Amino acid sequence: MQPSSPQGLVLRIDAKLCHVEVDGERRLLPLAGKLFDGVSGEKRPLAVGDRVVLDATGKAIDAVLPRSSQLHRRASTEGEERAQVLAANLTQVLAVASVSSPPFQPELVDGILAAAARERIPATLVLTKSDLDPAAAASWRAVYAHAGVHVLATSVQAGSETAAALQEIGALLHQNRTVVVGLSGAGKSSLLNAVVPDVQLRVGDLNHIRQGRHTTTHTELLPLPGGGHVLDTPGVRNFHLFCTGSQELQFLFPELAALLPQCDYRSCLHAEEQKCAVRAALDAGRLAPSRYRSYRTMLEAALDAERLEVRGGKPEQRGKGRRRPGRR
Ligand SMILES: Nc1nc2c(ncn2[C@@H]2O[C@H](COP(=O)(O)OP(=O)(O)OP(=O)(O)O)[C@@H](O)[C@H]2O)c(=O)[nH]1
Ligand SMILES: [Mg+2]
Ligand SMILES: [Zn+2]
Repeated sequence: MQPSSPQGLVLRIDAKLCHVEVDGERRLLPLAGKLFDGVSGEKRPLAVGDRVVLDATGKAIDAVLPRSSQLHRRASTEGEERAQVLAANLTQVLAVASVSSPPFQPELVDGILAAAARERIPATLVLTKSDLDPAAAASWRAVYAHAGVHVLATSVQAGSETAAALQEIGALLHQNRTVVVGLSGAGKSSLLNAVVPDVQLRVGDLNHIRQGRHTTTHTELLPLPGGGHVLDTPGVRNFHLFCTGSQELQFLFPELAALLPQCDYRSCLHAEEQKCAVRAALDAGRLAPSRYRSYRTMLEAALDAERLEVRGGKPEQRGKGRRRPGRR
């Protein structure tokens, strides 16, 4: 790399072209083959939010600079387990979930929050469409507040009483590089339209969304007039953690990890063990059943992956020091 090589910021990635901001202007650059060399375990070598170095001609991407953070999940491909990096170099995650239409999906939300926690990216849960079911909004808010998550309930309907929450989200956006993640139709683009002046993102028709059509089809990094950047993303149906060990998992659920010192076994996984403080809290109604269910589903997936490794199913990922792809 030459010291004078120009650098850029990845704004959007299409099938073969990458939109890169260089010196304040947008360039369309090819996704060169050599970028794919040496990047194993990842579905794509680049993510929106990556900082890149261009070659001397300024017309091709030469290298990707190390990421300060990334939000990734397990890609839903067959064969070798791969990571799909949704966005890079973030300082904030907004997990967006509607309380109704489409219904709230705790496992998806818990997956996003756990992935953010694993990367130590501060996250906020935004409960959208609270106008449709204020009681559900209040009860999910209580569940997540108990889990130590910052929660805001919103509605973009005229006359809604969530102006203060929308204002708070606007302020958070201007201080950060934020990725907005959630189910298709949850109201991500509508939320951004409500809090960012003049952004005018396309908003979906729920009938189309029910047929599986996403409204937002690309992740796009938008610079905000008042400072900060936001990444609107296409809806995700699931959020499975990538290569997360069974022992590590509970630390992504702070309200569970807080109970570990009271469990009889120091390495308690809160599954079938005797005298488990987490299961006692669940039985006593001091732990949300949905959070425990999400944890158990993720735990089973982690244990399955570990059993497969022991049997030699995936030699490239065997051993304690599992790689964390995406870090360059
Ligand atoms: N009642 C109500 N409807 C809302 C609210 N926010 C969004 N909607 C509706 O929900 C539908 C989907 O909104 P979008 O903003 O396109 O959802 P999205 O999450 O960006 O969807 P994708 O781009 O497909 O991922 C639209 O019909 C919106 O009008 C809200 O606060 N209240
Ligand atoms: Mg959208
Ligand atoms: Zn336990």
